[in-house]
Amino acid sequence: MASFAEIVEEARLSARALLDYGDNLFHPTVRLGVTGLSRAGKTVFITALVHGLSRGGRFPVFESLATGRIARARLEPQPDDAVPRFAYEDHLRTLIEARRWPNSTVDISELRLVIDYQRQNGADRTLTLDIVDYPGEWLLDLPLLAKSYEQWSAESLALSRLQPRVRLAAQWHEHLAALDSLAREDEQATLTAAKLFTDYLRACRDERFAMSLLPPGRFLMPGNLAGSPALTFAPLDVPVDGSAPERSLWAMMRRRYEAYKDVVVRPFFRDHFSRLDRQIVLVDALAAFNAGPEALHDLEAALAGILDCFRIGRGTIFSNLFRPRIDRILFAATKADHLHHSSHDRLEAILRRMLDPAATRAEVAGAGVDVVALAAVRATREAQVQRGRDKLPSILGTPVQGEVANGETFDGETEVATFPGDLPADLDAFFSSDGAFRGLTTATAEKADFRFLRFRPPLLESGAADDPALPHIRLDRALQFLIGDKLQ
Ligand SMILES: Nc1nc2c(ncn2[C@@H]2O[C@H](COP(=O)(O)OP(=O)(O)O)[C@@H](O)[C@H]2O)c(=O)[nH]1
Ligand SMILES: [Mg+2]
Repeated sequence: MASFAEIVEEARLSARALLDYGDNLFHPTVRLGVTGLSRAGKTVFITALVHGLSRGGRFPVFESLATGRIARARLEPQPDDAVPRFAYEDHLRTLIEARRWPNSTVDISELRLVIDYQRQNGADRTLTLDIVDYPGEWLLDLPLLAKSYEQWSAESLALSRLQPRVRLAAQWHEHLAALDSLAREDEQATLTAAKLFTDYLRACRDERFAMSLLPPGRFLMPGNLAGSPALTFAPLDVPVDGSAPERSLWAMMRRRYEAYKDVVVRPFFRDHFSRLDRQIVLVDALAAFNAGPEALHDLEAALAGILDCFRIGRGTIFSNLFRPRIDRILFAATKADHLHHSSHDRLEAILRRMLDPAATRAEVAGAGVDVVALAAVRATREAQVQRGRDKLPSILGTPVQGEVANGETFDGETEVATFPGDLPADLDAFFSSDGAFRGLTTATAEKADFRFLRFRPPLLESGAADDPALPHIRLDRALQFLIGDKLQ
């Protein structure tokens, strides 16, 4: 049965939907969500997209731009007062002038781009594109809404006992074993448990392990709530069907877990997620290949969790909270410029395979789903390098200062050719769990099957009067899928 609070929420939501709709008749607006786990490439993607649209990038597959129907794209003031503006100008300057990647961001942000274009029938029109950048970690919190504290504790503990996580959880487990959940509530014990639990999550995220499934999302991405009680709790080893004695440590943890859902999870889905029309989910599959098969399987589970958010249909326990209205979802494997183009289709195939069973269900729920391998900013060029009798399809780029390969530490100025490893054509072997390939989780960098160096952003041809275009891979295909139909 719906509670009073849920009914009010529902009414508020439909009032807003009505408002949005009325507005839309005169000023068509598309709210495009850009998400992905930390470091997947959201900031770089948005910067490249806005730059490409506003200066006119080389986008042959993006029909409206390629055929000259887009007259102009310009930034307008960010419309949502409570959301930070996406720092486009800073990020662009960092990329182009300093040839550095933008600093990482940990919060939601938004940018409004207005596109003046001519319809295919010749009429002049305007499309407003609101781009919303938010951490994919926040999507992975959705299942918490359906779980009690005790269920969540049991599942988190079970997950932390699997390899390679169990190694990283040792300190937290040790502390947990000494903790009496029935003892009186204790702020310091809670703080210590939360800190050790967060340290464990952070260690899992390290590039050697590259785990993806690390809820609660705000523990690693606290935004403006860092240090508040709603973010200071941890799992306890308590029976799933037990009930917490009043004023016990258990009761305190449980109360804060519920606060996390109220203060963090519900508002995000209600105020932000439910208003999106289109969505791109960026996936750093290469980071998972770097780490090894465990990371790949973890990523697969995280993707299933993300897809669940789009599939919320009628009659689920979440449908009182919100109904997604997203009708197109693009999953994009990012940083494809780390691979020779002969492997781009394979990268797409791997991502498609990771999504397959879940994606079909999303399509049933009414949204179109597509998959692409792209590089929002292409940092490399291609070359054939002779090695003995073989010619290896290689890539050329300037590794970021401090990157190491074969015992050499790069200075950030020298361009090198590397052979990153071919992606396999046989996907079954790739996904089999028994040592399918070696990654950094179990091997040293020299023994790992894939090793993707980080490259600096490309050196652009200077001398041109206006901004030079940023090179990319398949960014135009992504745009065509995401907004092409809105510009007909
Ligand atoms: N070579 C290459 N690296 C990229 C690209 N996009 C992102 N990266 C790398 O990934 C890092 C994280 O990207 P960012 O956009 O900040 O990720 P976010 O945390 O999802 O916003 C950057 O610092 C770059 O090192 C790309 O298109 N090509
Ligand atoms: Mg970012």
